[in-house]
Amino acid sequence: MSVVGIDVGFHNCYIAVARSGGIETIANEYSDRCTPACVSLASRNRTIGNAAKSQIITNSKNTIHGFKKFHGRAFDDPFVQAEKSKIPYSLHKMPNGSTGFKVQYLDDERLFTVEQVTAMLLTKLKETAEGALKKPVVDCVISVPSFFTDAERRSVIDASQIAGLNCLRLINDTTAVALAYGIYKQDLPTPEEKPRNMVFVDMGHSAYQVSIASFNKGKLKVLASAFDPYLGGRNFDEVLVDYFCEEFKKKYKLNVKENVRAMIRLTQECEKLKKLMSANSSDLPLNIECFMNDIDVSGKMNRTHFEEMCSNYLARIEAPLRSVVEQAKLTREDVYAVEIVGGATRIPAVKERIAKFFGKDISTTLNADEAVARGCALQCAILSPAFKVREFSITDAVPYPITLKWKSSSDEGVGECEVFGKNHPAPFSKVITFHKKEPFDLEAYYSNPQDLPYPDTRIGRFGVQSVVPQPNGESSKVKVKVRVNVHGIFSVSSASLIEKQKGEGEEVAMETEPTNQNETKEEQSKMHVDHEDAQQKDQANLPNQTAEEEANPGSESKESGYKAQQPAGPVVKVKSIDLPIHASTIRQLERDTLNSFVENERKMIMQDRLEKERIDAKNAVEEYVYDLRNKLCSVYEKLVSEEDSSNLSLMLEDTENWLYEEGEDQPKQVYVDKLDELKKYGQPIQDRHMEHEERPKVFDELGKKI
Ligand code: ATP
Ligand code: K
Ligand code: MG
Repeated sequence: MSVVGIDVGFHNCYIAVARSGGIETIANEYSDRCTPACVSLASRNRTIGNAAKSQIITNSKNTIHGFKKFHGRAFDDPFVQAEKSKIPYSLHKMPNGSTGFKVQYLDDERLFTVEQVTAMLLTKLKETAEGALKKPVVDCVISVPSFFTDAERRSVIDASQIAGLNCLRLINDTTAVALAYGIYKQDLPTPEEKPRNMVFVDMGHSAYQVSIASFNKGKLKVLASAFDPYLGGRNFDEVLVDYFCEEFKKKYKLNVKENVRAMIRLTQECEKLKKLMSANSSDLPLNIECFMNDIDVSGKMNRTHFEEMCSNYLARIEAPLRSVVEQAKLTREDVYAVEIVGGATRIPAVKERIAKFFGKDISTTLNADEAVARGCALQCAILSPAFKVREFSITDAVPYPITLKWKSSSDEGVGECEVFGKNHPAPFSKVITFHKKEPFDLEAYYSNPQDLPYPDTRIGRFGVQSVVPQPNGESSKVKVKVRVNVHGIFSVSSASLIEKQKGEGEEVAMETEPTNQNETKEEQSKMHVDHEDAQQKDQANLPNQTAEEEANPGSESKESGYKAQQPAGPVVKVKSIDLPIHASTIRQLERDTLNSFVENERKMIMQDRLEKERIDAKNAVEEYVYDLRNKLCSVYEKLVSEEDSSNLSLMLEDTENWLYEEGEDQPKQVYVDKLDELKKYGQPIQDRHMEHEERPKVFDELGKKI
């Protein structure tokens, strides 16, 4: 069983694995531990990661990058619309309203969903991990931004399934970092002592996340999280791009923004310049040869000027920091240390702002690029029965309050209640009691639209079915279990109807919870939840126990069958009947669609493999030509007659020319046959050479024996 953690970044992905020696971040086939989040589609195959990145300019329309924020988003979303004009490839509105991509692939116009594209990336990361571990990878933990909504999280889970992965947990970036920080710390306070409060900051390419977590030995609890989902390294790149576009307009009369290729090149150069400025405060040059219309351009920038231009972005750093401290009801002095990760925290001004707010130096004890992936791998190791790792309990926090709304089908009654407040511990399950005579719908949505990264507040609709009145015509008591699961996804996970058994004790209320009498009377005509606070009885007092339950759904206790409840009074027999729930969530992929995507991904993997074999066969011909030619004028020279040698040389030259002309693009078998044909001539020479080489050795051996 594999233990793998994957940080799927907007820009960069990292993989960490658990091996006997501990957690290790692994490199891809380019010996690079960072794999760019980039997928390029072409007429014969896909390239993914490093190889795809070099296609951004040459195959710009079919090379998809910067797609992480399209998960779970409607095509009509203002962010998607704004992004559309900036990216060189085409976005497409999918039938369910979500954001897809229109590209040329295998010489056809094809549509891909964001789940499919992320699955392609995950396929690559999976293969990289398999290469390092030398065994199949299925189980993994994947990181997502803490601000991801349900729709975004479900979309990532779907992507992992398409790639044939079993995602044991979607973990928030900053929570993964907290785990990577805490698990090896020997000096954490004991459970009885005051916890250590830590702030974790991650600023990547696309987003800025902050969380505050408290640590005691063996556990961490996220107290609060805050974020600016639209502040990251890319904003700083854009500032530079805009500046140089203006400069080049003045200086060279170039309209850079109208030229896709030039924009891509400028963006790449500005990113490099930005990184250089992190280490250098002096004037730095920016030079691009043959930029546009054969013109070489140049410009310069320094850190002070850069910071001035970025002041509005830098000003946004403080709010989330202030927010987490306030939400956690702590003061800055209560913060033990501030750990920062993510590439963009290397910008000196970003670091300074964070340090200034807390009035202390910030810590960079964690690897800024790899901490998220390492945290993911640690979480995977904890969840995997195959791996022994220090016990460590993680309690995360709900990022947005969630409200349930319901409506009667027979009258106008509408009710609602907030089931999870902001920073409510997660994963977590709760039971809510309803009094109903018929099936009803529960609608879940995010309570505070202004908090959300997009305008759609809906989560989904959960129909509680097969509800019937009690035999005496009264409303039935329906217990509904709502939960935020390990992935941070909300659901109405089960419902049961409590039927009083006929006979003694029937009049005794079964409630183990205190009941508000007034409301109980009203319930007969109206649908509502009993007094909310009283009835939202926490299923588990210890969220950690719930966490275990959530991590291992198999161990969940079933509430069906007969059971006796023991309130103050005589024993009352009740029967609890499981009710079916029909769930439909926002922008959900249909089961059939998902299955067809799984199938398609397999086909594309096969197609890539075949293409690789074809290219390998072609390369083999080319290599053989070069090798034989070299040897003909060196080691084989004395073994071949001049005439044979010149004939063979001609043949090699013909083959070489053929490879550049009609042999450029042939099926694999053509290359295999070509190689065989060459070998017909080359092999006898090679054999003669071997014989020639072996002979003196044989004599040597004989000599020794005699
Ligand atoms: P996200 O977390 O938003 O999904 P990501 O995880 O892909 O994105 P990271 O890999 O953490 O992002 O960071 C990439 C960003 O960090 C890029 O904008 C990159 O230019 C920036 N970056 C990396 N090194 C430096 C540096 N030395 N100075 C300034 N910026 C840097
Ligand atoms: K990353
Ligand atoms: Mg990141």
